[in-house]
Amino acid sequence: ATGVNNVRAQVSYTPTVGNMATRRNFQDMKFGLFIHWGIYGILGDGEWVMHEKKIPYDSYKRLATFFNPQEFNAKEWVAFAKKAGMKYITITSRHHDGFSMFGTKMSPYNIVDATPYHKDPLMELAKECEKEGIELHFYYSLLDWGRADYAFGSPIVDGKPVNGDWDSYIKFMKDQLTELITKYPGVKGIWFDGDWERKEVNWHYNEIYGLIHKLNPSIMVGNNHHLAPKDGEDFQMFEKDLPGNNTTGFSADSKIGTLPLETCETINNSWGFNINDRHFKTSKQIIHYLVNAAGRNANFLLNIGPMPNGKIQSEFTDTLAIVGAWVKKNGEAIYGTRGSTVPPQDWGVMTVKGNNQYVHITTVPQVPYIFIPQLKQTVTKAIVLGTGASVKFKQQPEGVFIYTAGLPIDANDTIVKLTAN
Ligand code: FHN
Repeated sequence: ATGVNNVRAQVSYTPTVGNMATRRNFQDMKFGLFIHWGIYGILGDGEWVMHEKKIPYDSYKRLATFFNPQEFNAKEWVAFAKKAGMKYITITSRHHDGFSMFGTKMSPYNIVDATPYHKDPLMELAKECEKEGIELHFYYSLLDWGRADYAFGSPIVDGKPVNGDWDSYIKFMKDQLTELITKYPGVKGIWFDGDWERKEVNWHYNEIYGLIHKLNPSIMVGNNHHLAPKDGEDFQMFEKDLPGNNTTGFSADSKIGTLPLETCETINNSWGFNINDRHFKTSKQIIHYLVNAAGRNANFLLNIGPMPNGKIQSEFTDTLAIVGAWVKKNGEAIYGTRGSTVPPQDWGVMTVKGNNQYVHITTVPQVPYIFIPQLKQTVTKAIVLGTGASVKFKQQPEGVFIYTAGLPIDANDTIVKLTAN
């Protein structure tokens, strides 16, 4: 404390030993399933439909009265994620439309109280995830298009919306977050989004993050504010971009910090269910995204928008079954790895685990070799991952040549495993 003007020194956050363990495990998991699911799914036009089609809130709310996902089956979703090789699920507990997809006591506008379904799918999912060893994270929107206390569109003065009740809104969020952290077994992460809508308000992050870490210090907090990480956060995320690329302009501050990294992308061009979106990524594109994220030391969180009946469309299940088969075969070079000190190259990226360096050749060069610059270790052995066939290499002071002629080329990623000390 300064004493003189009674301004307390900002106490910075120190993660607990348990939190550091969650972070390490998070980095080991590498591949996660992002799920955007809500009442907007009925319209089949993405999760922004209320805002984009200018649907008045009171009309939009009617969707809840016939949202009845009778075919939702937590077992199927978790089995689908596992089959795809994913180790965790991040699901929208509440998106910008303000509808809570979980049984909350803090607002009647939730799936248990406002729909004919009357059940809590997130509780089912939490239980199934715990049973199946899949980690669960909750996405939570800071932005709310409907609540009177948030007062969407209101001018902001002194860090608060003049037409709303900011203290009430902050309290509401704290109460909901308390529910999400204390009622759902095994939750390991909170994924905030929507900060970017109001840059000039006081989000009370110290209190919100402090509360989360007080309730469960092992929980990881991340915030898709598109800025450099703030005090109290446990991981840094990049939306629709590999870390540092900033091709979408979402990551205004694309600097890569020291926290665990995650990059999220959609399986087609939509987050929420969009019946018209047939821009499906191929299994190869998804595998490349995963490999490229891992090579940049980041997790890949791949999003799907399930249908309003609770089913996942076949285009997604088919593609991800192929991805899953690939990851099953090549997981050694993905799970538990970290990005290499060798930066991404024209031919691909590298991942590291202990004394092993995995060379991911995603673009086979015209010349019969690839060159790995800046490898500090001494390579003692090079083999094809999977077959164990030895691979010719030559190490020079400036780097290592790997001879690709005759290598069994995998259409997705030819992986050479180096033993290097
Ligand atoms: O507006 C949202 C969008 O609907 C979606 O949830 C994505 C996920 O990263 N985040 C926001 C845009 O930054």
